[in-house]
Amino acid sequence: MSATPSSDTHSLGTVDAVVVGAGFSGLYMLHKLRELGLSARLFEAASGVGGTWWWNRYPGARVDIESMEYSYSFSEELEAEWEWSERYATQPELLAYLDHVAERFDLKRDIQFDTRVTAASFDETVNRWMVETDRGHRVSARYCVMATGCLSVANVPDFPGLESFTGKTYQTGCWPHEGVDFTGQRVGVIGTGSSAIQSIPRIAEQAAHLYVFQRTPNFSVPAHNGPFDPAFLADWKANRAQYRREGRENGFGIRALDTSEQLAVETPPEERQRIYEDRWARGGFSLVGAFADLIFDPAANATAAEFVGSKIREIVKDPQVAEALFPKSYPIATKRLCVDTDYYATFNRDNVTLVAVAAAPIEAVTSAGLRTTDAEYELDSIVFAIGFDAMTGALNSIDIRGRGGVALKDRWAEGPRTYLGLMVAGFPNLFIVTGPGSPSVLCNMAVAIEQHVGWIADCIAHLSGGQLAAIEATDEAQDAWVAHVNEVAEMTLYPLANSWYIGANVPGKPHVFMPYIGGFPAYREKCEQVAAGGYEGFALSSAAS
Ligand code: NA7
Repeated sequence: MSATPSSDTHSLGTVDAVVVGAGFSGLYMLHKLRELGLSARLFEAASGVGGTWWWNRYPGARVDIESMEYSYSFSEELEAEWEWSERYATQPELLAYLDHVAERFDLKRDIQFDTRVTAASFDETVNRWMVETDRGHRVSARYCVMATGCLSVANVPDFPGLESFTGKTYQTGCWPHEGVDFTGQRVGVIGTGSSAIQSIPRIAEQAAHLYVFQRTPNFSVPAHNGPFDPAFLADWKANRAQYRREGRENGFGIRALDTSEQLAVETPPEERQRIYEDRWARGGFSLVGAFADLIFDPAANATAAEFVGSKIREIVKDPQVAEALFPKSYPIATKRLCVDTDYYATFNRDNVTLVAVAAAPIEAVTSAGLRTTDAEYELDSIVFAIGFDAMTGALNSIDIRGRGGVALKDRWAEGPRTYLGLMVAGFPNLFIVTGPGSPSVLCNMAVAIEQHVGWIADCIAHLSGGQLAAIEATDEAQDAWVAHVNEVAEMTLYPLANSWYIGANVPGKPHVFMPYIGGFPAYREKCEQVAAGGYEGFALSSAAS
């Protein structure tokens, strides 16, 4: 294989592969490339590993999939030695885990921290990528793997008057590392997505008064978080391989979903109620697994929405506040369901006020706080929990140029187009981990990432073994895949919500349903078939470099 990186800080020379991003994807990708005996360099903008878990340090930040499932499964030893302390790991614990992984597999020696990749261009005369960073590096690589994450570019608030605010402002997506003490403060949280729903109960415990500015309510289910029961842990350890397999066999890559084949519309109301109660008591996403028709049939979906609505009405004492918290403008689960600890109950506190800003929108941030069209709120701090430029934001922030100098951003001007969410026609040897068009965020990300990294590593091994210089998705295969992704999405209720899945949360972003909702098992099978068939839908070239 080709030379290892040179020691020159501004030119790391030539490597087999560059990986961008040191989150779950990038770390495992680097490990796999090493296993193949390839030289690799990983660039990471942050000062440490963790990806989205490095940045999202807001109070209450934790994963919404159970820790036993939201973790790597590729190494039995790693699984055996790592003990999760809670059912849903906190952000610090996730970061400690990923740091442990980086140390354990000796990954850091090939990671360049505090370095953002700014450009990557393909030189078709030699079939190599030239990757550039904000610190002046220029690296030539045969392969470029974008492990840039789906939720890694936080939306930047652009409210009029923001610069005049004399208090402090924070963004959940890039929270100060030293933490924030809101004790005695009047705090405003803008947004009611997952980040807000996790942080609001914690901020409310500290703040003198908390105003929650809600544009669209979200459905949330209880996490029932807590320390692991030792019997559960012992059972998991004893049956690890089987449970992991069951996770991979689930449509969303989550074993705990325990997806039923039963239809809500064919289930008598009392039994349906009992099933929902059971799922609510289990906690987390298992509610979505209650019936097979929830994401397809509006009538079925309405039964789940009504059930959660009844819970909100039960928990929240003020009926008007309860109604305002109950989403009615989109089917349940078509925006990512939130998994919370005490979210709805927080609105029973005297120091918490819900401000519905759909009817009376935020007009401006003022020097003293925030003004909606019908009131002014004096605030000491504002927390922006306004989401991410999801799935395409990180890729479009890099000047990626493929064949003929064509920019990926231009190719994707009408929305992202990929083959299998892994590669883009016109961009040979550029792999995307959990790219748009793959299950990604509609799957347990740990499962989706391991499958993608495994596929990419096998593909690279195939190219190296066969003395092949390049692989590239064909336009025909890409067109067919994009059509399929859309067709499957249209069979569900998902397109009915203005979610970040379709780019609706970023003004001007094309509305395209980005993740693949055909289910993880079917998707994995398709990827395996493609590879087994000699990389169907891809053009392989043996041009010498
Ligand atoms: P989300 O789920 O995109 O939530 C962002 C929230 O911010 C959502 O309630 C938005 O309301 C609200 N928002 C965004 N812009 C504004 C403006 N201008 N005014 C008022 N409210 C606004 O992001 P999260 O970080 O909470 O969660 C993202 C994912 O991370 C989550 O799904 C989990 O997978 C983990 P809107 O709904 O657009 O009306």
